[in-house]
Amino acid sequence: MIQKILIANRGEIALRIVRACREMGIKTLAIYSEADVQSLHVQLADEAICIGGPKSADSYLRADRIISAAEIADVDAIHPGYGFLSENAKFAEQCESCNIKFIGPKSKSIKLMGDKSIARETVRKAHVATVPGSDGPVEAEAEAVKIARSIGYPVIIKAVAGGGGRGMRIAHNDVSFAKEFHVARNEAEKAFGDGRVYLEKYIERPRHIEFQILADSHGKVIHLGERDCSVQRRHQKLIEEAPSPFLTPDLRKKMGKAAVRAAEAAEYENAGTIEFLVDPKGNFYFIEMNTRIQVEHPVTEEVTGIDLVKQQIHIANGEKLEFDQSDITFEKHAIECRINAEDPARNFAPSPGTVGLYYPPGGHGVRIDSHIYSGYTIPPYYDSMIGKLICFGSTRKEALERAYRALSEYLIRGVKTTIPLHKAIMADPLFIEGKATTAYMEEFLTRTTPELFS
Ligand code: MV4
Repeated sequence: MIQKILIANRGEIALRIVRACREMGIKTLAIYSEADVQSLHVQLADEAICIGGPKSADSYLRADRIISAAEIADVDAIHPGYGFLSENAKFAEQCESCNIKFIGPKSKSIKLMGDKSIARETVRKAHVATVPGSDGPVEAEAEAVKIARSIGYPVIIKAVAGGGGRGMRIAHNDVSFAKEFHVARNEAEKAFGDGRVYLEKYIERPRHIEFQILADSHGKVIHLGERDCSVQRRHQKLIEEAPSPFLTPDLRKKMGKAAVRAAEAAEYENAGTIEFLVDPKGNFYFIEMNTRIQVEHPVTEEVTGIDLVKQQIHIANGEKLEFDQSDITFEKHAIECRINAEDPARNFAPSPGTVGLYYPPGGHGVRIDSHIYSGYTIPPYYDSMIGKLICFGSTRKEALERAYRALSEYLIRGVKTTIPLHKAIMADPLFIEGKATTAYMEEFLTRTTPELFS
């Protein structure tokens, strides 16, 4: 039985995990960097150990120091959160071999889904639709051009070791393909130490819709519905909602079944996400799997009533999932706005610094997941997300009106934030109509004057 957990993360997700543990009677150990001494997760955990300097490479990415802290404090398990070491197969393996439970999938599944080309092949064999593309990585340029032609332009070149939009290039003809192919390979080699790339047909103006999976260690896999994450900028999601305003009950059922088959094919265990692209006609294609808890998990928690972090811990404990697919119902509509310390009027420049007045909204159907408070200094070393506003109601209309209302109450002084931008989006007819695709943000920023959200 898990009695004590080391939380290998910081910020709002570390706090989220502390809260789940508290309610379950599990002791927590926070690890932190020298820049996070005043962080709430450090103050609210039962114990805390400083493991290094402010830079992630000197602290939150130091597997050796984290495992030493785990052994000194005698924890039973490590929760990696998202980012940092959460999808590092080697770290999961190190935990396994030190007899510390890694709260996540087996290292084998992380490795399998971490290779985006093998992931494609694996789910394709399980009859999950993938984007038309190359069979595996492409090597020589001459061969690659032939494959690109046979797929038909435009094609997208993706890094085998990439994911989340990193290292992707689009080509519209043979000439641009030759150039982009080399750029993509060099970038992939530099970023991941693995220059291999694969090709896919480029789907224009798709929606990004992902399915939440829960899988126990006894082979049971269920899905908890979808999240529509189409509103993103430079591969950073800004808004996520459930259910997707685009999906019909029939499409939802088909995609849910495909998502479960994909997770089964990876012999997946714990919480995970299957990402799909959905084209304007409603064709859906698997693109990748995320083998971690995600930033946007609260959206699913609010529509299903299931606490995903607690489920992760139950699963890591070896317990059986206590519900079947037919027990999962979607009662509400939920929307999440990511609050970043950035200036949307100045090309989203990071805005670290000390928070003056902090007044978060409340009331019916409002949830805030944040680690900040009045007087807190946002360090410049990490991700700029300082919190998430999740609003929910019985209809999409109610959730959106509530989000607008909550954003209007939300006061964060001393730093620039994405709050005014979210307000403008919540009032935008195109967004309200549920018509946002992945092209939405770029178009919104072109037709709107930045002064409107500064
Ligand atoms: C694509 C695509 C179109 N066609 N793949 C971006 C995040 C990563 N998980 C996969 N992504 C995409 N993959 C094919 N075959 C479009 C995206 C995509 C995107 C691409 C360029 C610019 C912005 C984008 C926003 C969302 C999704």
